[in-house]
Amino acid sequence: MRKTSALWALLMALVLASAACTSATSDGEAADSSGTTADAGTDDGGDDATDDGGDDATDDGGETVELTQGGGLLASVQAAGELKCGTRDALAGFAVLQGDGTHVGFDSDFCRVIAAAVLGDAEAVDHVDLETADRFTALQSGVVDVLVRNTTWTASRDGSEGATFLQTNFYDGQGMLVNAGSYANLGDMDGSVICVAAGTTTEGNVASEFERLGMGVEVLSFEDNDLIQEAFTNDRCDGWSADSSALSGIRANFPDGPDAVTILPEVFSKEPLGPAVADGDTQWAQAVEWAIFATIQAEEFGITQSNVDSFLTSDNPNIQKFLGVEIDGASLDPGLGLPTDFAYQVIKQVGNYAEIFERHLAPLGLSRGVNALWSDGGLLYAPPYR
Ligand SMILES: N[C@@H](CCC(=O)N[C@@H](CS)C(=O)NCC(=O)O)C(=O)O
Repeated sequence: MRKTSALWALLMALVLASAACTSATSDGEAADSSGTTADAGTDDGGDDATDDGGDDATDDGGETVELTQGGGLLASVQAAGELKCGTRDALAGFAVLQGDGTHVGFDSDFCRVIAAAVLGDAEAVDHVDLETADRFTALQSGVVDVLVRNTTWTASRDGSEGATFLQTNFYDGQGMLVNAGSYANLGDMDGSVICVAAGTTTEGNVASEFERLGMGVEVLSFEDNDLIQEAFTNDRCDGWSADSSALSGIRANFPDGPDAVTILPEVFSKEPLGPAVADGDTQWAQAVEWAIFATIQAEEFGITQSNVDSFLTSDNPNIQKFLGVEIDGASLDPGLGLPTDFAYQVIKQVGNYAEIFERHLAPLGLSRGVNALWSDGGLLYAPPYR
C-alpha cells in the first residue's frame, strides 16, 4: 500500500514537473525550437520549482523530463537583433564614446564579442552608458542584457546583487595615483585625503588597506571620474584611488600631461573584472561566457582576425570544431544555443584576446602580466570546445 502511494506520488511529480516544464518552455519557445533543451538534472534555470521537480522525478523514476536551460534572454536578444550592453562612455582604454558616435575600448570590444557570437553581428550593440552606482540595478531590471563595465567580481556582488559573474577578462588590482613627487609609497600617506568613485569596491578597499597599515585617511567619494578629476585638480585630494588599469588611462589623459602624476608601486587588492549577467538564466550566462572563451581559445590556437579564414581548411579536429567547420557533413553543436560558427564570427569581426588587449590596453602602457594565457604563465584558460 505504501509502495503504491509512493509510486502514485512519483507519477504526480512527473506530471507536475512536465507541466511546469511546459510553462517554462512557453516563454522560451525560440530556445526550445533552437534545440537548447536539456535533460532534467542539467537545468540551473530561473525556475526553482521546475528544477527540483525535474531532478527528483528523473533521479527516482529513471524518466527523462525535458527542461529548458534558461530564462529566455538568449532568444529575446536574438529576436531583438541587438545586444544591450551596460558599459561606460568615458573610461580610457575600456570604453570611450568618440565624437563620431563609436565606442572604443576593451569593454566596448567585449560587448562586440558577445554580439558577434550571439547575433553574428559585432555592431548590433546598444552601448548603454551606466554610472558606477547604477550598474547592478540596470542589470536586475533588464535595462541591459549584460554588464561589461570594469566591474569587480566579489562574493557579496555574486550573492546579493542578483548578478552572475562570468569568465574574468581582465585581472586587475587597486592602485593609488598622486601628484608627482608628493608621496613615494602608500605608507607615506597617513592623514591624507583619498578620492574615489562612489559605489565601487575601491571605497571599501581604501578603508581596509589603511586600517591594515594602521593609518588614518579621509575618503571622499564622488559620482564619477570627472568630479574626482576636478577635486584632484583643486587640491581637495592627496590621492586618487581606483583600479590600476583605470589609473593608467587617467594618467595617460591627465590634463597636465602624464608626468604630472605618478601611480604608487603598491597594488593592494584583487579586482577580477569581467562580464556579469542577471541571476536566473543559465543559458544566457553560458552563451556570454563561451563568447569570451572564444577570444582566449583563438589566441591559444594562434588564430587572428587576419588569418582566421586560412584556418577553415585546418586538418586539426579541435580547430575544425572550434570554428564550426563541417566534419562528415556536420558542425559541432554543443547545445549552447549559439550559431555553430560563433567563434569564427567573434575572431573575424573583433579579434582574439591578444588583439583586443593590444588595441586598447597596450597603448596605456599595460602589459599582459597575469592576463597572459595559462600557457604563457598567466591566468587565462578556456575550457575545451568539444
Ligand atoms: N572595479 C571597481 C571599480 C569600477 C568603477 O566604477 N570605477 C570607476 C572609477 S575608475 C569608474 O569606472 N568610473 C567611470 C566614470 O566615472 O566615468 C568596481 O567594480 O567597483
